Amino acid sequence: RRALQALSALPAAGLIGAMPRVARAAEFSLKYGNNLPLTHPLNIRAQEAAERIAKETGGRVEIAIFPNNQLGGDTDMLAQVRSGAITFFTPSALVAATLVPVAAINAVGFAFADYDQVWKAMDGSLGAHVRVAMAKVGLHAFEKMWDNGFRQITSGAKPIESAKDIDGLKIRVPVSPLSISMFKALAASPASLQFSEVYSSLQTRIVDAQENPLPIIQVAKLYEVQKYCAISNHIWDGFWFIANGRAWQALPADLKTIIANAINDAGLKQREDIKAFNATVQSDLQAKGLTFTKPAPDSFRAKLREAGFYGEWKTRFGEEAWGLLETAVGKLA
Ligand code: X2X
Repeated sequence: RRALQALSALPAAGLIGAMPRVARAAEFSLKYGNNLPLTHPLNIRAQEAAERIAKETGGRVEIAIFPNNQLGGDTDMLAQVRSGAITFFTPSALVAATLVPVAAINAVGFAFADYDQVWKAMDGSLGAHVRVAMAKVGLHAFEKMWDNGFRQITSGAKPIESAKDIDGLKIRVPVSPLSISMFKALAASPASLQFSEVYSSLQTRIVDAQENPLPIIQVAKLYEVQKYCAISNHIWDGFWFIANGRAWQALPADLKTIIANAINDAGLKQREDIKAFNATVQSDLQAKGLTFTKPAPDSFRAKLREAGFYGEWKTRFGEEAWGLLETAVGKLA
């Protein structure tokens, strides 16, 4: 007790000076927030990248990861990365589009046929086009996009066998104009909710359905609150690893190189993780009680065409971006 009093009487600076230095504080302490559970490959590979960065920078850069919406939902984290309150964020392209509209270009309904087309486009000129648009609003996007996956529709009340089963369906979609437009064109009744709200909104039946790639349905345990899953592959979605532009530019060049290499390499590994995940996830979800259907994409595409979805989004994205997309996937509208 007396020792404590004596200590507290010491001037703060003197006390700190007298303390043994067990660990040197990092020169750059950076925060990274995301919306996914710790078990998702995105968090596993991001953790590895953070460790590699600490090691290769000799402890100069420390990245603290805040997973699972700990810092708020997507909309909050997008505001935080813009202001610099956090340095890194991994929004889905759909969500990034609330700030950078062209970022949703990869999510045009039924555009990509497979992953070969996806990575060629996103690692090529389509991805580059989006990154330039991000830079214009002060966001640095790393070159390698991370995989979310092809989105599938889960529902609680009835299975989806074809597009007409979506009529009037109360479905949660991300906070994204493209998702709302697409599900309205499909005659559903979509509601934008942040991912942090999805489980509870299904559980309390605020909505009856949602759409996400199977790995998300698995790690977020959405099978507990849904009965059916339609393999619709209606959107390919990925995460952009973004940084606050000012914070990024302020880092010394050698540190930027280390960070960018670690993050891009981790992204490539994360793509492989999702690929491996996809090989088993459907049977795992089946075992957990989800009943699968496989509606033909044609009825969905026809409905989107009739509703003028492709024409509208061609105008909204602009000739250049749309042209890059069609170069990658073929004529859409
Ligand atoms: O919110 C979603 O559905 C998710 C997890 O896929 C996104 O981040 C867009």
